[in-house]
Amino acid sequence: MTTPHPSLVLTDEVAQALRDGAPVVALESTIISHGMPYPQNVTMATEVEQLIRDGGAVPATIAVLDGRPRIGLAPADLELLATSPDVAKVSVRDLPYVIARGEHGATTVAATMRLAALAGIGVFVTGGLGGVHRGAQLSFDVSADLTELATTNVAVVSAGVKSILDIGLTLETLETLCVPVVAYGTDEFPAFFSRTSGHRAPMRADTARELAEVLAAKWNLGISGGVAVVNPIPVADEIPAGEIDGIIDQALADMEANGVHGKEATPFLLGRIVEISGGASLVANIALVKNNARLGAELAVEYAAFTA
Ligand code: PSU
Ligand code: MN
Repeated sequence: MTTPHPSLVLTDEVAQALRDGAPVVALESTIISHGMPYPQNVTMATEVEQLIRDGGAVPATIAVLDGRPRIGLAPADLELLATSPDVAKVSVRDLPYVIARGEHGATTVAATMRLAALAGIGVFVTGGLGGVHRGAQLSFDVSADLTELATTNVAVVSAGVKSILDIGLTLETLETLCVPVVAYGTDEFPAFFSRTSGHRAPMRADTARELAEVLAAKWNLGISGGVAVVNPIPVADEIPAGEIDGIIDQALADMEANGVHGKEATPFLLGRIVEISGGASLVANIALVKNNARLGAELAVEYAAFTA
């Protein structure tokens, strides 16, 4: 096993599981602080941790609190992340600053991957990945989630990417960065709220065991970087592309009109989509995160067995 980096603060439960080689699943915190409204955010975070436990793995929600990178959180920590206005959105480039200043930070996919890897955790569950924004040829807005996937050895289970992004360019970039993109039980790359995106998934696996074999094959060869496991939202929870597309276009127009850009772009869009959809997008978002938690726990269990 990897010895966790000494700057990290692990809960006893997570530290023990890692020493034992037991399955552990990392969870991000930007989704709590900047991705969903209160109180649905803290309810989601709590229920997702329980689903990971039900699946036989130990959940490790990751954040920076008072400048300390924390691997595994208590209920009061989740409540703080869900309610405090003083929690910064922290990608990898922001980690040094919030740590140096002793501040709170909710970690994005990129920052959560980096801290998970430093702890020795190989499987991470989230809702949606960041990617190449629409109009990136002018704005240069490409999420650091992609560059992190290129370098850090963590598998990220998501429901694909939302069409707030340019899905085709996001897939092209993942190809350039040599990141395997493996769709679970489908030939289509999923678009978060919808099971279909109009883009074929580059790879497919039908069981958690097959997914674990891809992780093992990549890392056994010393190919550094992550694996994007994309898991379509369940049929019953899906918002058809035709319905969500207009809402996303409206949210993008509002962003433009308000001059929002940079790290505020994704939180602004997520918030507007919830408002414009009258909360329907939030219900779908919660359902897909839970669905990812079930698969992520299964994958962590399979991968732990593989490496035992
Ligand atoms: N997509 C979602 N929900 C989220 C995010 C993305 O559907 O909460 C968050 C994740 O934390 C992701 C981050 O890593 O937004 C990407 O932000 P940016 O686009 O600024 O890199
Ligand atoms: Mn960005």
